[in-house]
Amino acid sequence: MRRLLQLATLSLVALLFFAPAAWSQGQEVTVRMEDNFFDQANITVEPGTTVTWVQSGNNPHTTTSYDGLWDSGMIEGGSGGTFSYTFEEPGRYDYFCIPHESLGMIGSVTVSDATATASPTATATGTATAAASPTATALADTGGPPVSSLLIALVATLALEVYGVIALALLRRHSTS
Ligand SMILES: [Cu+2]
Repeated sequence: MRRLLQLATLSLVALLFFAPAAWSQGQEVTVRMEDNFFDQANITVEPGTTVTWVQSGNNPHTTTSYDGLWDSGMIEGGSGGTFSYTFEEPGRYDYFCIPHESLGMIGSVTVSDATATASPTATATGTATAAASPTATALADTGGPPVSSLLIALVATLALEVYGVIALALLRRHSTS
């Protein structure tokens, strides 16, 4: 029975170690803040992508969400300062630069629907209504990982444990008889 406990403990530890690594997987994309425009101004990324804006100009710039989701505050020109935001939910996110909005310094991040990537025909119905709130940088908000992946990880771990228990029981029966 002690071995079973050890097995269960080990798999739990493994879950704690590897699950966050899987959740934090995500691409990184850079957008440069020039004088006075974003480069690239309009990008499409996959869910979980972290976008980093890099101050590449001489004027002060901001990246500011029209929906109030993020605001870098003023980043001084020539500072090379950066601001990052992680996009989790599919949808379109428009943003602007506070001092240069009137000059057309605006941009958008479109987060593609992960399921639509698998079957391109599904994009026709539009994902506009699915523009839910993305979580801010993973740790800041409610904890980042979607419940579904947590459940899958738990179920997988439990399944492994059940297999282990059965295997041990069979081994024991064989060795004692
Ligand atoms: Cu600007």
